[in-house]
Amino acid sequence: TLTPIPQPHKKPLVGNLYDIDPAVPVLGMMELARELGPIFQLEIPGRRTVIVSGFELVDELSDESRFDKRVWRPLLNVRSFSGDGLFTAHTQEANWHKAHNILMPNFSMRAMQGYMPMMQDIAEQLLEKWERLNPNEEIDVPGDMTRLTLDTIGLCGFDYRFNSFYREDAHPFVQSMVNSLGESMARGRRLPIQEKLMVNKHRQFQSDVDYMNNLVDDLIRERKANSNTADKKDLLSYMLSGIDKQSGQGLDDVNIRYQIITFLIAGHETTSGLLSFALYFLLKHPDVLAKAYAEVDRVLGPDTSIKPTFQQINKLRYVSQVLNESLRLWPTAPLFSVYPYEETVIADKYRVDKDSEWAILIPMLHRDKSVWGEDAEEFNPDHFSHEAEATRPANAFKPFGNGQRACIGRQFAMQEATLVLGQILQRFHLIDHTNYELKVKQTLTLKPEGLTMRVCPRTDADRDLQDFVKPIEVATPR
Ligand code: FDE
Repeated sequence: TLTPIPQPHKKPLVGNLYDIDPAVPVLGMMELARELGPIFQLEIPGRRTVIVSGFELVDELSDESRFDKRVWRPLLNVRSFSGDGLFTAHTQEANWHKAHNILMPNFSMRAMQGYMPMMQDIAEQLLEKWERLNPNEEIDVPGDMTRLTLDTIGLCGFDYRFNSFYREDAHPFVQSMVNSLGESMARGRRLPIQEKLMVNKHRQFQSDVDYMNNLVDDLIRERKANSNTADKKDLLSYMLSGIDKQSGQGLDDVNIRYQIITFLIAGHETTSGLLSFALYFLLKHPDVLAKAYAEVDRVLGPDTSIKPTFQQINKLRYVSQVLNESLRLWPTAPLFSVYPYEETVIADKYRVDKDSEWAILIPMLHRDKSVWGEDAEEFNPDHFSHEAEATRPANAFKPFGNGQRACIGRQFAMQEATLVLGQILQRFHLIDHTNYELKVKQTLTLKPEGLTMRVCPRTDADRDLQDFVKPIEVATPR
């Protein structure tokens, strides 16, 4: 028998519009999930969204034979500047398959090794900046992490240097991107009548979109005009030359523009938030920090003039557990949406019709005690020990989305984050000088708002070098 889906009391005309704080909707949804349970729905006129966070239900919704990614309302708004790029394309659009097939090989293990020198180049800029700080100067953690991740995807993706470490303010591209993402999210919450009145917002949005398009179109034009394109080993060169075997076609210039904007959006805010939350958790968990230092000392040793190799980064197992545990509690892309190919019923009792919106609230999935245990709310990287991973069901950890529409940049992001976090730990003590209290900020992604810290250099006296074995130099293939 069908059961109605729990819902907070609806107000006339606006429905549930004011039941969650528009500034941080994810936090509001988390609160409602704690109150109403693993499934509930919200209605505003013309739109009903079911929010699911219990493991059993998410497990069923992860069945790709029955459900597909829905490019839901907030993402549909983002389509005005990312079009049919991978993230915002419908699975049925020809360009999704084409670009997926062409780009997948560029995210293989082998490709990751090729990106190492570029990742090291940008990581070096961050580390040098921090080494030159005076003792009392504080670090704007999300600010510097955003510089790092934007510059990394810029260089690995398109051989473009945003040079964010040489600027006080964000690169104008970032400002336009942040503005237009913010506006896209805001549009999802406005009633149609409100939307009509937003003349200035619409004008600003158009000018931000134009700015991004122009910058990216210039990049593509310059690359095409440049004869030695072939030796560039970045995403752009693969996009320009790649042929999808299935269709025999390549990508057109407009789609390439959309892909570049997509990679810049998807590849930097999410990874920057991940690193910021990881540093936040390390500042608050000295026991975990000590274990991470011990691992870094054992694997990377004391010589900070040697760049870590691909092999070394893959040995930083505990550091990657810290990152995964950060993604568990604060998955920086906190929601994804699905729809059923056919109207269906889940858990034998909830009807899923074809035009309702279903969203997976990842932070609460990741706090489901039936999977993660009684300490599900606690930060503990042992949640990702070998033993824990071996027994955990597949669909319990979803920070990168699901199935064929899951994140193509997963290994890229993890390698980048492990490299830089490893190097930060190799070099610095982390100091929580403000006794920071977590305040989560939501844009398209999540980040710890206003997190600052200080660092001071570690010395050999601080390091535990008993187990350090100097690695044999292996050249990184390019
Ligand atoms: C995707 C993604 C996802 C899914 C979404 C939906 O479903 O809607 C997710 C959840 C994610 N992703 C997440 C993340 C996190 C992090 C840290 C990241 N991510 C990172 C990155 C980097 C890069 C480059 C990227 N990323 C990218 C990407 C893309 C392109 C996509 C789409 C795919 C398809 O095909 O669809 C994604 N990503 Fe990420």
